[in-house]
Order: sequence, then structure tokens, then C-alpha cells
Amino acid sequence: MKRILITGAAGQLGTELASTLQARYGPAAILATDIRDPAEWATRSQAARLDCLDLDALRDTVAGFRADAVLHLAAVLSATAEANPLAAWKLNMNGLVNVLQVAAEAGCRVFVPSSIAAFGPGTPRDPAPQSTVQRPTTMYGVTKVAGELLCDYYHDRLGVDARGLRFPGLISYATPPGGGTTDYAVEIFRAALCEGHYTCFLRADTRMDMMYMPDAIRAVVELMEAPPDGLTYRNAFNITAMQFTPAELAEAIRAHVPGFEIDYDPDPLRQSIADSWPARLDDSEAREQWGWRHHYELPDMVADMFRGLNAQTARAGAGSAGR
Ligand code: AKB
Repeated sequence: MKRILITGAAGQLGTELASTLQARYGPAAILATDIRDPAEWATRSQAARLDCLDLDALRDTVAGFRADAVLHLAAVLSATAEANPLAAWKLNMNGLVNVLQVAAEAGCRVFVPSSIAAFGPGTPRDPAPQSTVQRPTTMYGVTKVAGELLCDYYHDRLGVDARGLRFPGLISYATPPGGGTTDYAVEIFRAALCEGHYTCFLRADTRMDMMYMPDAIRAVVELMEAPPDGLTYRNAFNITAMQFTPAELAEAIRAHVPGFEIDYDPDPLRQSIADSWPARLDDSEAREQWGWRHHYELPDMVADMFRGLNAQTARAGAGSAGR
């Protein structure tokens, strides 16, 4: 990868991936795009407004930038997709097929995130094997399974070097997530700092698979830089880091915010989505095929989240004091 175009770059994963890639490959090598106007989100990278549903605009932007890799992150997450399934199908599938088509024409490598949501209630829960039953019961999950197959198709028939990861819930402080079922595990930190209290939209005992953002970013880079020959499950490697319930996360937070309180008001939609997913992914294939290892466990992740959020608050305070 020498010249990388990112779609959905203003999102939770895109923001941090763009800055990591700028540091690694140089700012001139990265074009961060999003459907939102760059004035609203871009800081120091080359940035452009791009709607990946517009095939001609996508083709022109890839050609104009001379991209040799597209990291396609523009997608609707699980809870939002359930609220508007048709819009989710349209963005998640038509955006992806456009990216794959342009990549086939321009000879680009492609990264596409899949998700634990590509599994459903019929999948073994703990752990979900790499290769197993995939009958999700959410529109988001349906688009993730179809997306994995579409990437396989473009690889097998048209030679596109497409690669992908099945992410668990991602936790980070730089940019909030939007519309996911695992979002509680991000919201809870700001609530702990600002209010000392959080009302969780999942039951206390809902065990879910999670990963801290620095591990997720490293996984993308390592997979994209891995030699292609050893990759059997190239478009959908299970990866995992930690599993916890809201009650266990609250306990870990109390080590930093003594007296933090949590109560529970389960949202039927998001609870049913969470209950339909495995509690843990088996990532042994990723470990064997390209050397994947996670670094962050629950206590390190919680400590680093508070370090990052406190630094953000201090910077914001210094910014407003200087105005
Ligand atoms: C969501 O909750 O929808 C996402 C995911 C697990 O893919 N974080």
C-alpha cells in the first residue's frame, strides 16, 4: 500500500485509522473521505467529501488520487440498521459493490470490516469458530455476510486483493461510535467522568466480545501488509481481545472512579441484537495465518481510556481558557 483512500473516515474507526496511517505512510499518502463535509471533521489530513454510492465520483476520486488501496469503512451499524433496514442495505451493499468494482478496474487492494454480527443465534456462542453457521437475524448482519461473499467473489473472479476482519465491539475515546449495540462500552466512560452514573441499555449479565481501538487499528495494518499467499480466510478473519459484561466493566471503572454507579434499563431492540451474537470469537486462524495478537485486556483498556479522556478534557479546557 502506497496511496490509500479511506471511505467513512470521519467515523469511530476511520478517524484513528487515518491518523495512524498518516504517521506510518506520510500525510501525502492518505486521502480521508466521508459523506460529511471535511470542514466538520478533518483536522490535518488530505480530506474530501465523497459519497461511495456515487460510482462515478468514487471512480474519479480513486483515479485522481492514484490510490492503490481503498479502506472502505462507510457503513451503517447494527441498531441504526434495524431502525431503517432498507437504507442500511443500500449503503452497506451498494457502497461496497461500488468500491469493489472500482478496485477491480483500478487494480486497488481493498480492506472491508466485517463484524461479529455476521453470526447469529445458530452459531456456537463461546467461541464462534472461524468457519461455522452464519445465519444472522439483523439487517446489519445480513449485509456483513453478503459483504464477505461479495469480497470473495471479486477476489476469486476478478482478482481483487480484498481482505477483511470480523471485529467485535470497538472501544475508543477519540471519536464516539454511532448506532451500534456495543456502544454502551464507550458511553459508560464519559458518563462515569461527567455524572458518576450510567444507565445501561443492556442487561447487567450481557457478555460481549470487545477490543480496544489500538489493537483494532494494528490488526488492519498487519492484515493489509501480510503476504497474500498465506491468507486462506482473507475476507473475514475472526479477531478478538476481551469479553465482559456491563457489570464487570462497571467494576473495572470503579478502580478509577470510586463510587461510580450503574443501573440497567434494557432496550428490547439492542438487547435482542446482543443476545443473538456470540460471546467470543475464536481467532486462532488469524493468529496462525498472519500472526495476530491482541495487547489490551480489560484493566489496561480501562486505564488507557481514562488517560485519553482526561487528556482530552484538559486540552479542551486549555483551548477555551485561551480564547
Ligand atoms: C455494532 O455494535 O453494531 C458494532 C459491531 C459489533 O459491529 N460495534
